[in-house]
Parts: sequence; C-alpha cells; structure tokens
Amino acid sequence: MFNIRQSTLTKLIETCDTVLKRLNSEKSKWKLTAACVPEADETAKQALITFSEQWEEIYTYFSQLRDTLKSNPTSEKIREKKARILSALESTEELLDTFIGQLRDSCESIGAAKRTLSGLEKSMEETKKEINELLERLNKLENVPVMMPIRVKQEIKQEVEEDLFVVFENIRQSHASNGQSSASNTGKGPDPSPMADLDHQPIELPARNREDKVHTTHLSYKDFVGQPSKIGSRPWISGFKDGEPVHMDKQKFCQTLEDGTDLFSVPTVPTLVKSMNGLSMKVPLNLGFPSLHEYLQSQEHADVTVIDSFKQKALSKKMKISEVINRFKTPAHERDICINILSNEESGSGTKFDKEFRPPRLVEESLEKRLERVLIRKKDRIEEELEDELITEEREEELTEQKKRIEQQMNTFPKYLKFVIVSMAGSFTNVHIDFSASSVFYHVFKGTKIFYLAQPTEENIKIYKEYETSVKTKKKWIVAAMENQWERLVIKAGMTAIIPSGFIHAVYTPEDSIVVGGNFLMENQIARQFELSRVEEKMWKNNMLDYGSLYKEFNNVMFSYTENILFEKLVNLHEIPVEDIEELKEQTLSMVKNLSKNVLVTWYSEEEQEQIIQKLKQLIPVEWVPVEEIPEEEAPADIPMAPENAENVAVDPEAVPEQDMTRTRLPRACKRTASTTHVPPKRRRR
Ligand SMILES: O=C(O)CCC(=O)C(=O)O
Ligand SMILES: [Fe+2]
Repeated sequence: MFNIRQSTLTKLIETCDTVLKRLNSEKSKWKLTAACVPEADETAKQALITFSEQWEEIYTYFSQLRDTLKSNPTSEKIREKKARILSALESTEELLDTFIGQLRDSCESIGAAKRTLSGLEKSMEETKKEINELLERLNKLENVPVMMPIRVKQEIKQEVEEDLFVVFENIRQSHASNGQSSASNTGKGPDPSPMADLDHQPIELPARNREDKVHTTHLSYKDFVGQPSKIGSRPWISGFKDGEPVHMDKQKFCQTLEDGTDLFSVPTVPTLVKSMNGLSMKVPLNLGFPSLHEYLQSQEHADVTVIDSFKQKALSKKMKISEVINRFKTPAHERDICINILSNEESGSGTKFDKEFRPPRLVEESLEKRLERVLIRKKDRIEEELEDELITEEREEELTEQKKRIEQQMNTFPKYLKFVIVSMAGSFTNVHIDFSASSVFYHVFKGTKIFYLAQPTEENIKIYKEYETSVKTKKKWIVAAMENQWERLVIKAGMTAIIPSGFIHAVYTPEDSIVVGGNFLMENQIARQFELSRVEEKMWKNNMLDYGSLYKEFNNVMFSYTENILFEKLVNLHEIPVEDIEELKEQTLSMVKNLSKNVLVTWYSEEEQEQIIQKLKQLIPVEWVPVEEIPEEEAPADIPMAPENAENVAVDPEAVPEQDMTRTRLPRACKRTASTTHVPPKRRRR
C-alpha cells in the first residue's frame, strides 16, 4: 500500500477548501429560496428543503474528505470517501432535473395565467370606463334643469339605463360562457339556440332596476304593463316574452277559416286563413332566409330602412339586404340590434319577388284596384278615339289633356300591396292602426307572428286618437287603457291573416320571420279611412309623424275616385240596382262630409279640387241630405285631437311632440329617386 505524495495531498486539500466554500454559499441560497416559497406551494417548498438537506450532506462528505486528506490517508480511503460524495451528487442531480422540469411547467402556466390576467384586467378597465361614462351621462342629466323637457330627460335616462343593462348583461353572459367551457365537458352547456337566454335563464337586472322588475313565469299582461322599461327595449321584451298574454286567445271577434275557398270578399272581422288554398295568392315557395337576397336583389334596389326594435327607432343609415341576411346568422342572444323591416315595398321594383308574388284575389275589390281598372279603361277609350282620323283639333287637345292626367295618376299610383316584412325574434311593433285605416292581408312565409287586436269601436277609437295625438309621456300604456278588449291571434308559417279597416293592433315576433303583406282601401270604409287619415295628417303637421308613414296618395285617390267613379254612379243613379242604393248613399255622404282641399293633393290643382267638391254637392239627390247639412265650401275637416287633460294621458307642459317611427310603414318613397319623392309643404299651423 503506497502513501500519497504530500504535494498531491496539499493540492487536493486546497480544492476541497474551494468546493466547501462554494457549497457553503450554495446551501444558504437554497435555504433562502425555500424560505421565500409560500406555504401554499407545498411541492416546491418540499423540493427546496430536500435540496438544502442534500447540499448539507454533500458539504459534510466534503469536509470529511478534507479531514481524511489531512490525516495522511491511503488512496483506498480517499476513493471510499470520493464514492460517497459522487453518489450523493448523483442523486442531487436527479432531483435537480425533476425539479427543473417542474419549474419549467409552472413557468409556462404562470405565463398563460399572466396573459389571461392582463386580458381580464383590460376588459375590466373597459367595462369600468363604460360604466363610468354612462354614470357620468346620468349625472350630467341631473344638472340640466331648464333647457331640456322632462320627457326628453327621462328618455335619455332610460336609454342610459338600458345601455347599462346591456353592459351588465354582457358581463353576465361572459360569466355564463366561462362556466360553459367547464360545463360543456359534462354536456350541460347552455342552449345556444336563438332566444336561449330568454328561454332558460333568469335575467339578472342591474341592482338599481331589480326591485322594479316584475318577473315571474306566470306574469300576466297587467304586470308587464307596469314595467318601467321602455316598450320594445331589450329588458322589456324579455319580460314580455315571459308574460306573453296567452289568455287573450279566447275568441271574441276574430274568426278562423281552414282555407280561402269561401272568402269572396274582404271580411268584416280579423280572419285567420290557415291554408292558402282558394285565396288565389301566388307565392315564391322557397323564399326563406338564405334565398331572400336572390328574391329582393335588383340593380336599382336601394338599401332598406331598418328599425331597431329594441330602440323602437329607425337606424340613421340604411342597410344592404346582404348585411341584413348576415345579421340574421348571428345567434339571437348575441345580436346587438333587433332588426324589424316594415317599409320594404316591392311593387314595380323588378325583383324576382315582384315578378313571382301575386296578392290574394280579394284585393281586386279594393278601392284602389277599382279605380285603377277604371283609369285603364278610360285611357284605352281615349287612345281609341284619338286614333280616329276625323277627330277635331279641339277634341284632340281635350283628349290629350285627359290622357296626360290619367297617365300622371297611373305613374304615381299607390303601391302598397307587396311589403316584405323581415323581423328578428323579439321584435315588437307597438299599438297602431295601419295608415289611413287601410285594410291588410298578411301572409307569414317563415317563422311566427302574434297579433293583439282590438275592435274599432267608437270608444276604442277615441282612446286611440287621444293616445296617438298626445305627447308621449303617459301614465298608462294604451294596452292597459283598453283592458279586456284584446284578442290574441297567432299566425304561423303558411297562414294568412286578413285585418279589416281600423282594427287596432300590436305585433310580437317570437322567432325570426318573413312576411308579405299588403294595404288597401275599401269603398265601404270611407268615413273611417278619412277619420284616421286626418289624424295622421295633423300629426305630420305637428311633427309627430314622419311623412313617409302617411298614405301619401290618400287625398289624390279620394278626388280621383270621386271624379272617375262616384260621379258616374250618381249620374246613372236610376240604373243602379236598389240593394246598392243604401251603400252608395253612405259612401257619397261620407265623401261629401270629408272631401276638402288638401295640401297633399298633387293630381289636381286647387281650382280643380274645388270644382270636384262643388260638382259632388250638386249631384247628391236632395232626398239624401238636407241642404243645410252639406258642409260649407271652406269648412275644414273635423280633426279631433287629444285635449290637454285627456284621460290616461299625463301631459308634460314642456314636452315636444315626438315622431313615432314604428307605428306604420316607413318611407317607401325612399326607394324612388329623389326627384319623384316630393314632400309637399306643410300648411301653416292654426
Ligand atoms: O310585423 C310587424 O312587426 C308589424 C306588422 C304591422 O302591423 C304593420 O306593419 O303595420
Ligand atoms: Fe299594422
């Protein structure tokens, strides 16, 4: 056995010293690190403690080696010590590898968590900003005492509150969808179908509104009448859906027919025709959401006016039909607006729809269709006479003038028989009577529509007129004012409803729907049609109604009907079968009572209007009406407006009248070129 050389030993001892120094500092680092790891991180803390113990052990082995070296050891002894150190180092290395692997994993998940956190932080910041801005708007509102009418203030306040509702709703839904990722593993994710949120989840309102909300599954219509939110708005419609007044289903005045085979004339009560058979209506069979574009597209087809039903207002910008279709692809609960297109009329547009759709046969008996047929016949006769070579110059001039007038009338003839109504689930069209009390056919192609109808009794019409012509701050919604008057009519795809003149109605769309409808006047409804037209005209003059919502040609049509149909009937009175006399008498008396010179008339000059009125008076048989009952020349049409203290109406003295954009159709005239869309000047207010 050889002893090791002293110089080698000294070198080895020096190396040992350096290593020991190093180990000393390392082991205190491990100890320190272990102390810093929070208690919660059990694994990391344990690993670090094991490390520091290992270093401790290695340190001990090294110091033992050093002592051995100093005591003149044999190489055998040194090898033994070295082996112990190597084995300790090996297991430490293994431990280190595992720990480093763990650390790497932790770092990755920490990175991901950090990224999620910063994303969350950002969206929280945005939400906070949004809420602050909204609250600031609310605060500002409180500080505008004089300038703004209370009604306007209330409306802005309500709008802000609705926006807040949307912010909270988005937060609620993002919570729900966060929950969905874990729930989907168990197959219990929320129903993604349209209106899913309204169907299955209780809507949490912002705390401020919560107390006000009446929200039970058995909500009656009385309850939703009391809702504080604005009619049609997102929170309102979700309450309405829950409390949809199905109890109004009991048949009171409507009728249901299996098909149209027995329907030869326009019925006097709202009629649901379940099958199209016998209606003689031609519809493009595959019209639906994907094919809508193909049916409504045309070169000159202008963009459409879109109402956001949540806001009950038309959007300031029109929309391309392709965009409308795209928006319908978004699931209902993710939609930011609720599209309801009520004013898209297709007559003469040249679209595939215009070519393929034919309204039901019964519109042929409408006042407009009768007038149109007479005009066509007269024009044909004029043209025939003009071809006569022996015609005098004078007669030729007279006939050419007449032909020109007829052509002018035909070119600007009312076209309201091909409305394509496209509505998102959740749309609500507030209570109204269609323009000029026109009658309606309404065929549902896709989806479902629910009508709530009230009869045009004298009392109901009185309430309606007061409601329409008063400013909009009301204590009671008209639905409540006409309690027990309503009947609910569900129109499913394939069914057609015929709504006669003057029926008051509101419409709810429970699912995405496409409808084609048409409006027309009736000869036996002249008085009511005049009555409602005068109300609308007055509202237009007072800036409460948009010009496009009027039956623009109503007065033109009345003068032309008098000149071209009524005069002839009156002149040939003795030839008319007796059973028609009563009807003719009623029509004539209604006409003479209501026909007056009107700023909206474009087919006749003022002088011509006057001549027609005078001639009508002369043609009335004396036995029909005492002379003193015939209205004076300049007698203005009687337009009863809501008195300041009308029942059910709280009038805010500062409030300004408001245009109601959804009550009837919106400007069909917009589709025409600007030069043909003539808005007549309003007469000076009395
Ligand atoms: O379908 C709707 O929402 C409203 C239909 C209606 O009553 C109308 O356009 O006058
Ligand atoms: Fe309507």
